[in-house]
Amino acid sequence: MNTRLSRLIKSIEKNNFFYIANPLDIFYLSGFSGSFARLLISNEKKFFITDKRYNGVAEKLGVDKLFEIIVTNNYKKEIKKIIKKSKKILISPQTSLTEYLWLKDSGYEPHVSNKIMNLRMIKDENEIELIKKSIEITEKGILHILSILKNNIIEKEIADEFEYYIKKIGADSVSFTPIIAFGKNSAVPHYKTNTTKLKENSIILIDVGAKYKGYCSDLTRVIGYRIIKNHLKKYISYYNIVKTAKNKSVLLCKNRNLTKKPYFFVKKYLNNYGLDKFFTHSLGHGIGLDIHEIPFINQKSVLKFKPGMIITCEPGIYFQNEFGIRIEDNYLITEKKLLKLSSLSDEIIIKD
Ligand SMILES: [Mn+2]
Repeated sequence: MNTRLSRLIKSIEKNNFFYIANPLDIFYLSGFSGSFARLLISNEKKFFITDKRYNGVAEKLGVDKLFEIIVTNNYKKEIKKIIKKSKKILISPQTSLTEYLWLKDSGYEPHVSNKIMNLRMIKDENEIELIKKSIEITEKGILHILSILKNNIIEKEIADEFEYYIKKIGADSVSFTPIIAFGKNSAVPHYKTNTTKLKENSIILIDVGAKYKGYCSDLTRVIGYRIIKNHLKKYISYYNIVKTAKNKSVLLCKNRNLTKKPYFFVKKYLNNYGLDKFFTHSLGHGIGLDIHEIPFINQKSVLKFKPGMIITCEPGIYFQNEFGIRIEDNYLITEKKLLKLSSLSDEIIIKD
């Protein structure tokens, strides 16, 4: 049996069922990515429920080797037939409210469980390869962006070009809406790309990612576009502080360390330059099938780093109405050391 599934089954108590409605969890456990399926898993039984549009599709993916397949246009009825005695049902935290409510209204007791989230947090060899490939595509997309920069090009055009280009070289899609921020827009950490035109003497912040065979990557780079010589020094000095914060803090992202440790390191490091108040978000997050997943690297995080986690490290500082700097790379935690998965240089990019 597939090891993800057997790990999950081992963790389910006797007579309990795990009800899985979150599409990414379903994909993770079964390989099925169609628009409708539900999984119902206990110690003894494993059901894959889908509707008539997918008749035969799941078999083609080999789902029938892992699950008993039920094709129905009334999945609720089928589930009620299967779960009569056990009232307690485990669900993932990402389960929709509608699903939660019908379970409750049907007399079950839904309990939120992190079991699948915790499995997904630790990547296997295959997942690591897919994420590496996803990062490689994102990096090529960033290089493509650099080649099309010109006066008066609008942010949205660059975002669209990135998306088109990465799909052309193999991505499924973008892993999130690209952030392309010119000039003072770069000072907004979760900026919404619009029709701002590129002007000379601007900082450009690009935060982009690809999705490859379901797996996400997430990188941020800063470009100095035709910067006037006497402004350049100021940008480079701020940039190098953020870069050093990233490269030093990430050394603390190692096996058995608390995940909040690198966050507090960055706060303290930036404080040496009076800049900690300009660092206003978390330091990083896990990536996988979701663009943001556990572990989150922030002040509240209680998890410890473990081998197999793939994370981002992305310190940033933002000067409102002026400019912002964020640098983001992706890393794999292993038993002994940290592996940087992204290979694009993290020096400031100067475009003349
Ligand atoms: Mn990120």
